[in-house]
Amino acid sequence: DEGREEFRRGSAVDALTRAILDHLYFTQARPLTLATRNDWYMALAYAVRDRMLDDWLKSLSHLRNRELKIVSYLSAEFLMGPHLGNNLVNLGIMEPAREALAALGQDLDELLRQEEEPGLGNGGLGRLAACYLDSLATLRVPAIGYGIRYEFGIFDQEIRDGWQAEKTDKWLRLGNPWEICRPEITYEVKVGGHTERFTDEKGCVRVRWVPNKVVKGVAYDTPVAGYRSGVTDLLRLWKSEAVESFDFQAFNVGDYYRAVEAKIFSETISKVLYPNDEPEIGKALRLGQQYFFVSCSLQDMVRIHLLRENSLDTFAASFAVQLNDTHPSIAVAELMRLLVDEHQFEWDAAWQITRATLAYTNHTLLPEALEKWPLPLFASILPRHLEIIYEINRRFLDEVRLVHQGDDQLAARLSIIDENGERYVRMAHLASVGSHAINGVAALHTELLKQTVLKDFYEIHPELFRNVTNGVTPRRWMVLSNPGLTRLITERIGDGWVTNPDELRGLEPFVADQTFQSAWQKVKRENKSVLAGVIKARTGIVVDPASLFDVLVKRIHEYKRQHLKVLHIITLYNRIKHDPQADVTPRTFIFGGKAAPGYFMAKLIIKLVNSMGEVVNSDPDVADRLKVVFFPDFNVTNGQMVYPAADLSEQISTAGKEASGTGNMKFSLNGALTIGTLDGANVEIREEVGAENFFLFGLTAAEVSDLKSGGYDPRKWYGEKTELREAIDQIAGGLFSHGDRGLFQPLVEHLLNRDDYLLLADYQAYIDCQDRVSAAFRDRKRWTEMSILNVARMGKFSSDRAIREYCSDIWQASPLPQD
Ligand code: 26W
Repeated sequence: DEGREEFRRGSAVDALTRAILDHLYFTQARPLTLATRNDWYMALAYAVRDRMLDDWLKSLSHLRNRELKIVSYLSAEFLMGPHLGNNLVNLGIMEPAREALAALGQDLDELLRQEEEPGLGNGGLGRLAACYLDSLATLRVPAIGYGIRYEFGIFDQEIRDGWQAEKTDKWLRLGNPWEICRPEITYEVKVGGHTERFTDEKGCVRVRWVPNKVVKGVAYDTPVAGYRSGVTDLLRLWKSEAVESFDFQAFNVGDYYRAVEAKIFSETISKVLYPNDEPEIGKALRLGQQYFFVSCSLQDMVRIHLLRENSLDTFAASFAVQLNDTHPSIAVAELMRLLVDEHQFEWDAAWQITRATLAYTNHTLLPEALEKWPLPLFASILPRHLEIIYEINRRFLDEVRLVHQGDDQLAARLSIIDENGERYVRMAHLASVGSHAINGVAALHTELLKQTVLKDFYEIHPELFRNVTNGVTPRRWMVLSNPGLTRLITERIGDGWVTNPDELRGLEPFVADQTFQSAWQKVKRENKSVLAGVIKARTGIVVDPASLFDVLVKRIHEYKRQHLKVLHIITLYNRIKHDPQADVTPRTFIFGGKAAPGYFMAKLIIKLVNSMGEVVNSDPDVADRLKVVFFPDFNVTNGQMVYPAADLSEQISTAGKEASGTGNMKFSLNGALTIGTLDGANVEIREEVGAENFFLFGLTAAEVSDLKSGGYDPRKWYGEKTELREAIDQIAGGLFSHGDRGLFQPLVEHLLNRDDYLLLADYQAYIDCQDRVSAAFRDRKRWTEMSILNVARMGKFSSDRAIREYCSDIWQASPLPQD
């Protein structure tokens, strides 16, 4: 049927023009004269989606092909960012679409801004999942991302009087043209109740789970196009709904209100994303969400597998299931339940299949962020799973005791059940026991994982551990967000780097080239001007694009040390106050990031940034040489404006705390230089770009742990460092709070008495390093060389490289053959 319906498939300007008009009329039901901006956006989005369907339907047909292993990426979060721009890039139709719209009197950039981004994630972990889907499709690997279709994603952040205010994210308000609802793909998920034993026809004792609630998951599918790869993968998100039959039953016995309550409960499950990047213990709804999406996803895989083969024995050859942190780790018990209870497998056979299928990625070492569920809560929601976990644990610990006789402590430390006091299910242990591979997300992180959080597991099963350093997709984080730099690079070395970023090394010969350097500076300067305009519009603050753009954007967390940056700014401010003629390098400090709504200290840090900024920005002695900006509502959309405009990337977490970081990679790829500690992937970034092109400071992870075990006393540093003491005293004394000494007291108290994240110990090294940054920025030529070299040497941090490693070292999955 080539040639048929050219206007729905073709990428020429007139085909696109006709398609947009067609959707405006037949899908949006709008005459031209009444079309709103959203109508135009929707019409364009549908026209683009149409152009993904041939590849997508082809890819979906591969789900039936028993030869092909499918990667299932299970993640409670997918922080996809706006789809339109990315799809235009990956399909290669950005320019024709622009022209088609221009012919219709519309501006593509305006329509791109119309899309409300699907913020179905908190930060790094959710965004990583999105980059990985892009790479899977680009590398032609058949894959399904499975998650939750939250009705409300991460909250929108507003700043009121310097404080964070949260607003509900109503991303579905104007419709979502990218998803296709599949009302026929639904599964029932049981909740609560009890279990019963019975004897089946063959005389075997089996278990029946009698729930007290049943909910239904409905599939919503979003196509994920690879970059000109001919493959479009699938993001399948589950929405919870009430089960009709259940309703009717209650209705028939006249219990109308109970039926309504059941319906409300059902619909609550996929209502809202938990806005924490650290668990609060004991939220039943969150455990419900995790089980809900895992159960739907595994049932879906079982269905797909049974369409391919008549037996589940070969399940692990059909699916490689990756657990994105412990959030989906209930999959270990659920797959066992499906095999043993629903498909009558023997335990040992089921266990072998389960472990061969699952693999676990750890994303955090912070002990307070390791998920554990109180036993009574767990039992009340998942009674059958708790029994299965006990059995898994019993067998696992028997093995341990057999090999390590006499070491009772070891078994207690490894146990899936934490029995020190209140009893908990430790989800990282469940994930580790049920997986054939366990990986960390950066070299240092994996080493620390083996030495700390999963030490005992590593000692008994070292062969399970792998490192896969994170990566980011150069499509969204360069081609889409930085068209200026993309053009400049492509003019010099062609466009092969987009899928093979090691080719960026081809820029090295131009590093000292005058013309290339000025073109490079011009692009950065233009990106900075654009950002300056947005900053003015959103905050009212005027910033100078000629100043050094010094950027710290990420979730607000004490371990990420946004307040160390504050101490730096106050120090520069004081130097000016002491000597108004002081020769300071003009800087614009840009902060951005959301704080978990219940994280008091993080919210206070936001207030401090804003309060300090007000004083610094308005002081005539400063004379606009320092400007502090808190850019509200940092998300994917805003990130796409911020990374390309940065000169300096702040990666200043306490060594050993940031698992990897991925913002660090986006900055560097866009030509910012990094000031950072030896933490997470910073270590490897520095290795790649060369120590001479990276501003390193601070204690190492080993020094951090030595300092702490020797009894760290922050007061010692406070006593010794004059500039540090002055800055802290000013915060405490109310200089930034209109004389109010109470406002920031909790922060100051914490720094002086505990300082868990060693700001005081790292302060001087940070200040000294920043002084070197200021000097370096004045040498335009040298700075530009360093910037070019950073970009040229970023190849390793493409998510394509990471996905290739997962495919070969963990999943045993391969690309579809070219057709
Ligand atoms: C609410 C429960 C919860 C707990 C932990 C939600 C989310 C988390 C994540 C572990 C937080 C997270 O996003 N971790 C980040 O993962 C990135 C991708 O691997 C890393 O680059 C970051 O260093 C890590 O903090």
